[in-house]
Amino acid sequence: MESIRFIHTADLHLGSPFIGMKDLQKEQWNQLKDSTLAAFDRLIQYALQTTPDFVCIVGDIYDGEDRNIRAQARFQKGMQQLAEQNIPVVMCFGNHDHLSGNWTRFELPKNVHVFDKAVSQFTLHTAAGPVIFTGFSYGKRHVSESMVDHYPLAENLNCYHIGLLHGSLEGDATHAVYAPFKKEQLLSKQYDYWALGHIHKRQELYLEPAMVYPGNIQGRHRKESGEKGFYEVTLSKAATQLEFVSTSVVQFDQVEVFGKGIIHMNELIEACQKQLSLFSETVGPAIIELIFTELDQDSFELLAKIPESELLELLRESVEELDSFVWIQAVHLQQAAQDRGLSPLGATLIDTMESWKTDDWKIVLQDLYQHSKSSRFLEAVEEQTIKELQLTAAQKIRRTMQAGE
Ligand SMILES: [Mn+2]
Repeated sequence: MESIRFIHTADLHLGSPFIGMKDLQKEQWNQLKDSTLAAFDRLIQYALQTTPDFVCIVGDIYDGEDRNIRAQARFQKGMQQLAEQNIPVVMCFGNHDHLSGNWTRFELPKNVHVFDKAVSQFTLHTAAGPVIFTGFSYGKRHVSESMVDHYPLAENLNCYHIGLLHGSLEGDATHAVYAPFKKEQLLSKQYDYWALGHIHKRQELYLEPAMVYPGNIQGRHRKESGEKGFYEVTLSKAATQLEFVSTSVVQFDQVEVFGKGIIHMNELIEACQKQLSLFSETVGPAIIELIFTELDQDSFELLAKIPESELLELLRESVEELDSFVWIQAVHLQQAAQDRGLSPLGATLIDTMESWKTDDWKIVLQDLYQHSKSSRFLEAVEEQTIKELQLTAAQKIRRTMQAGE
């Protein structure tokens, strides 16, 4: 069989509200507020220019179950543009935009196939032959049962079989666990490609057949950091090629500034300006956490005394002139290892903490996470959370457990 080429995207979260980001300047806020829509436009433009065999969208098109009306209008327009170029779309809804939500209806054009809440199949005839899709939309927000058992085995081997599945790999607790599946379950279906959605971090769970999360198309907060986009997939019976295409309009990220040898505040500001101007040249508009690393003890102590809000304001002002905006969301201070003027107990504490692996952290945090009242306010324990905890705890220890005190 000839190969097919398609776009695999998921988790568009159109109309995300970006709560808690209102401190941005007006123009920056406007850019951020519409960033999911603008990222979606980039995807549509890419499809129009490259005319793939089809576009596959695996759930969470909208951020809220009430489906923001501007977002719906924008999506409808995108689908219409694809229709005019005869590009088919195969899609399902996820937990965020499940079918029981209360939304104003927009009629989608005929090129779009939307899966209903029961698992079903849909055949699309492409130049390379038939492609059989299997999938379902979330009928309600909480689909906690495994849905894979309802997916039929691939029978006709002269077709491509693609599974659309919005759900969690069993054991991955970084997002709410919905429609959990195991890799072996997917493998047993003998499909050619598993188009996954739900987890916002881009990842390939398996190759041949590929099981792929493309991640979301635009980060929504500091934990959805780095470049975001979709995959352009070239699939044949022999091989799968994935090409990542970036769409994010405002990038969330962490930026490190080397602080060794910095004595005066103006040097700190210059180092920050230099680093962030390089960063913004390559990345474009961004919302970042700034980390000053390897600070000498004196500088660290002086900086640690400045209220964070004051330091933030000063640094924000210092990068106002950049061509693309870079908004500093938070500042972290890190001291050079050999300069720690720590008491022996403080040093032991930090060393012990640095030796902990993820599982150790889970044990340490277990009481908090199992507490019925606190647990629902906590984010899942993942690498990023642990890094941050470690950073904050080490800062506290360094501030309060100095040598000779
Ligand atoms: Mn999602």
